[in-house]
Amino acid sequence: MEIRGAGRIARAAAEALRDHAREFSGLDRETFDHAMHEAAERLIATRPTAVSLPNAVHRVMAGLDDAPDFAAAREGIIRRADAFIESSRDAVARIAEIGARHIHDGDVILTHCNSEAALSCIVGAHRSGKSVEVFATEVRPRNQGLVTIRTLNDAGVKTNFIVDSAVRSFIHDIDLVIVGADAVTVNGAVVNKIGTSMVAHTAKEARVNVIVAAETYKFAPRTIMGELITIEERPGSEVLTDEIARALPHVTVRNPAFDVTPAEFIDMIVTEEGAIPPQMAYVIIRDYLGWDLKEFHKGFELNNRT
Ligand code: RUB
Repeated sequence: MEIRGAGRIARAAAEALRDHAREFSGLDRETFDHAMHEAAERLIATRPTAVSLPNAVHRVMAGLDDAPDFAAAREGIIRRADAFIESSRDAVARIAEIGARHIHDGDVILTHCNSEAALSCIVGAHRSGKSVEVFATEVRPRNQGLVTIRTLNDAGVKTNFIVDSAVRSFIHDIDLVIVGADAVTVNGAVVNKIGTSMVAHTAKEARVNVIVAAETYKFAPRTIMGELITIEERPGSEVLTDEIARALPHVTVRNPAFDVTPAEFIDMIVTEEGAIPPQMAYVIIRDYLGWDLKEFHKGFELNNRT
């Protein structure tokens, strides 16, 4: 939880692999490959929901096995990690441009959690001279909303800070909802911070449009094969102190960190490749993340043969 947001998590994983490769002190190829694969697995296991994490790790690790020698293997990891980090930053900048176009002068926007991609659209619209006002939720239990309001405040965006349960009370003041994503499935469902589905449901009922800002590496290729996104459930101590919990032996705190918003509650997903209706998620997976499908097919055939 020191690094928050699926995009930042992905870049941090690429940086970690790059530094691990750089600092590897051995000279033999086999130990290097083993150390890199071990690091990749360890990184992927840190946050189960953000698909950007395995997507970034795969992108950096791809081609390692084909490198002719140790020097090429190390150089390849460093090169691919730097390329991913740069393309991730470019993607957010492009999303800001595209997303800002969908924000109108005078819009009041609601955002939930702290999404670099979503905020980049709002700040982009503000910087382009449009008058925007934001409602930002608190985001219990980890208060990511505090990070959001700091960013908006620093950018000079007029912002209202509300508790999560106040969303429906204000929804009629809102023109547009913009949130980020930790994962987008093949059927256009969006996995994001717990409460996002409630916000989107409330918006749909009030006929307020919902935009999701998500880089293409947030799309989850394996959902094509029916694989489900794991929802991280975090310790109850984030919600109730141990002291209070100990005094309530019959009470169990449930603390899922993310939830799933179905495609029908989402009007548009803004990616760096353009804005799409959520139902077109398959096209993004096919065109931009095809490598994973090939890998998955390979594994599937092998498993079938044994
Ligand atoms: C953060 C969260 C963000 C998405 C998208 O959760 O749910 O909305 O990750 O963020 P946590 P971004 O704080 O638990 O990581 O657009 O920055 O990738």
